[in-house]
Amino acid sequence: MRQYPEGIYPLIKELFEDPIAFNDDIKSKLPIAELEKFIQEYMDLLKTQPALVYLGDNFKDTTIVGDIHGDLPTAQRIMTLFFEEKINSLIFLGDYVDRGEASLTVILIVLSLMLYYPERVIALKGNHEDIKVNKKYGFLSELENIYGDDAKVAIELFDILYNFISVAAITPNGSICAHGGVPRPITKIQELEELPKPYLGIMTIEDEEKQKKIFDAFYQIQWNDPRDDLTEHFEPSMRGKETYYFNEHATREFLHNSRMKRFIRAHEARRGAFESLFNGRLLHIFSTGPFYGEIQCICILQETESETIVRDLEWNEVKKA
Ligand SMILES: [Mn+2]
Repeated sequence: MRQYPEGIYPLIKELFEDPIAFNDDIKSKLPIAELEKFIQEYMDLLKTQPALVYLGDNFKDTTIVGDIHGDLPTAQRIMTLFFEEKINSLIFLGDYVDRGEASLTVILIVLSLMLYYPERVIALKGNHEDIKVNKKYGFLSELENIYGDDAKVAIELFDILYNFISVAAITPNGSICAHGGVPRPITKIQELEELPKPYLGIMTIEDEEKQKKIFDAFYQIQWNDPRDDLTEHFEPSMRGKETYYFNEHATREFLHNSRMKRFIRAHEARRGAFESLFNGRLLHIFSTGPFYGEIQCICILQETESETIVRDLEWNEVKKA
């Protein structure tokens, strides 16, 4: 029997015990009033976390998870490894929803793990934690399917919640963790300390130049991609306005100015499950299919003081990073 924290909501316990059954019956298990209660709990926690989180000693041995995108079996396996204490602490790099079939259950698992184990679990914001993106890629239709007339309420709840999910974290081993990549407008990660929560507050910064800089940094850390064939440090990205590709020089300068060792990110399915770029200065991890890269399995990344290991969902070592 797993031990859960005292006072855990019975419904969250059910979610932890059997997420597949929970998901199969989500319409009746999670009426809108229950969802509202959970989201309020998550918000109360998220409000205590800054946009840039400095992680404590529990994260000296930590496991980093890339995009999950509504992939429930993967979320369940990762949760099991955590409860089996193979995983000591967890950093989720965002993109919990869209594309997959069980977005709501997956984001509830991630946020509930953080809610009940805040010293050992951190969830960061991906570019899909955004209602405008959810409209296009499936989470909104999923909510409409589950909640019918109440879907508007559910959507509004997530819209508010997304405003409070931190965008970057720094591990005790000197890794910057974020969903996308190096943001062009800032020279070091510490500048994100100026990012207000809720993020809507960016729009009330009076100095227009500063407002644009802060917003663009917030946006690009979720959206930018590395490229090894650029002559310039940054070049406009195909992903759209105000998004950039960045090269090894941009990465090295950003890490040097931040006094950090490397950047760990997710965000690009086309790179496959894992890639080490720029002489190990940048690691890419993607924790659901489809795969185009060299490793044909779903992977997570364990970082300890002495080594970094790519592992599969059975906790087997796939390779050293
Ligand atoms: Mn993404």
